[in-house]
Amino acid sequence: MSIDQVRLEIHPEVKETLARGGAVVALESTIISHGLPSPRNVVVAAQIEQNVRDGGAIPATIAIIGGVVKVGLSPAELEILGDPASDVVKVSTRDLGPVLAAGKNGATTVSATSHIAHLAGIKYFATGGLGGVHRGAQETYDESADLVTLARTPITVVCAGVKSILDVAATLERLETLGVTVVGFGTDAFPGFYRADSGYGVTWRVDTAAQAAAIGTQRDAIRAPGAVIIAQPVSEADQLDLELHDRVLTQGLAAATSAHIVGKDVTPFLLDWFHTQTNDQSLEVNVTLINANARLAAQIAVAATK
Ligand code: PSU
Ligand code: MN
Repeated sequence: MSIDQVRLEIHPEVKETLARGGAVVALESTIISHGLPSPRNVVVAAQIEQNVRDGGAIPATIAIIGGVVKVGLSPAELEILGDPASDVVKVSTRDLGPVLAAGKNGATTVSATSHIAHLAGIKYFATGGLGGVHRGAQETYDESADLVTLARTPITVVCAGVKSILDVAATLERLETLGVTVVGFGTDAFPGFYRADSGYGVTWRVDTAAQAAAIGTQRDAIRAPGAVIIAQPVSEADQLDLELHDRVLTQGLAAATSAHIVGKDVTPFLLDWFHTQTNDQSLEVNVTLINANARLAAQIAVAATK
C-alpha cells in the first residue's frame, strides 16, 4: 500500500507553501468537534487559523471529511466538524483505518493529527492541551495514545501543557521514558493548561521562537524520533481561579466515575464538565491559550525558515 492510495487532499495553499519551504502550522480538529461547545467551536476554529496567519504562517487544520483525509479545510468543512448533527467520530491513530474505510467524518486528536501532519511534511503543530496519563491509570490503564504517537513522530507541538484532569507527574514521567522533549516557553514550570504552573518543572527552557525552532532543527539533524513539546503557559492574569479550578476538578472526576465514563469519552466528558460548571470561564481560558499557541507555533515555523 503506497501513500498514493491514501485518500489525502492537501489544500492548494498549504501544498504550495510546503513546496517552497514556507511556514505551515497544523491544527487538530477534535478540539472543534469534542473539545468546545457548538456554535462557539466554529467561530474559535476560524480565529485559531487567523492567529496562525497573523503569526506569518499558513494554517492546515486536519480532519477526515467523508472518508478523505484533508490537510487544510474550507470554511464549509469547518462547519461540518463543528455541527453536532454531523456525526463526527473522534479519531485517534487507531481509528484512522476504520473511519477511512467507512467513508465517515472524523476529527483528529493530537495523536492522529501529528501522524498526518508528518505524512504531509508539516513540522509544526499548535493545540490547547495534550492527552496524557489519567488519574488512576494504575488500575484503568487509561493513557492517551497521544503519548506513544509523539514518541515516534518528529514534529514540534506548541501547547499549554496538560490539564489537571490528568496525573501530571505520571504524564511527565511517561514523556521522559518515551523520548519526547518537553520545553517551557518563557518558564521553568510545566504549564497546567487552565493554570500557568502545574506544580511540576521542565528540564529545558527557551525564551524566543528562534530558540524553539533550533531545538526541532537539531532533533531532525540527529534523527531523534520523538516530538518536541513547546509548552507555553496562559498568563497569570488570564488563568482560572485556583479555588474554582480545584472544586470543579474534584467534582468532575467524581461525576465521571459515577457515570461510568470510559475510553475515548473520558476526556470530552471532563472538558464539557469544566465549561458547564465554570459558566464558560474555562472556555474563555481555553480560547485565549489556543490562540496564543497558534500564534507562537507560526512564529516558530517562520523562524525555522530563516
Ligand atoms: N486535552 C485538552 N483539550 C482537548 C483534548 C485534550 O485539554 O481538546 C483532546 C485532544 O484532541 C487530545 C485528545 O489529543 O483530547 C486526547 O483524548 P484521549 O485522552 O481520549 O486520548
Ligand atoms: Mn483514554
